[in-house]
Amino acid sequence: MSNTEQTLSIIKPDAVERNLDNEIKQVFIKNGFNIFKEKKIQIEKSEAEKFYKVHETKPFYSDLCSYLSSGPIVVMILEKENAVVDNRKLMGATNPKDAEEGTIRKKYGISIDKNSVHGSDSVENAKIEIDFFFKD
Ligand code: IDP
Ligand code: MG
Repeated sequence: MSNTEQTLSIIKPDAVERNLDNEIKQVFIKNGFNIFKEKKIQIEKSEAEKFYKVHETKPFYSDLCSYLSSGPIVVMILEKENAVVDNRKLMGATNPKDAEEGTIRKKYGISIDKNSVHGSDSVENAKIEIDFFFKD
């Protein structure tokens, strides 16, 4: 029985700026993810504010939204069994300093804000986030 799940992944501006997007895509593929859809885009700050609305009361909200809209990003729908949880594991902790060896944020992340990747944190949010970027 196949139990394929989808999650939303974003390669953030700090990584795209350093031309790491192809290398990071290969990490996903090596770890069993299929890149079902992808696009390289730049979003407006107002769109970032909608995407990160859950964080609107946090002190870092404005900086976070400025940052996500500061340059090109690669937005992907990743597929595999348990994609949401497995992607969170592969990304590592939010702060690269706390991320385990072998995770994307450990290897590529610069700081808690420039942490190279976003990944949905639940199946429910994955659906919402996939719709946000890929609903035509
Ligand atoms: P996550 O990306 O690991 O799911 P969240 O808590 O959802 O982490 O936070 C969203 C993003 O906001 C993080 O990836 C990071 O870029 C940024 N962020 C989280 N906490 C802080 C903070 O304390 N200072 C600055 N930026 C933060
Ligand atoms: Mg999050």
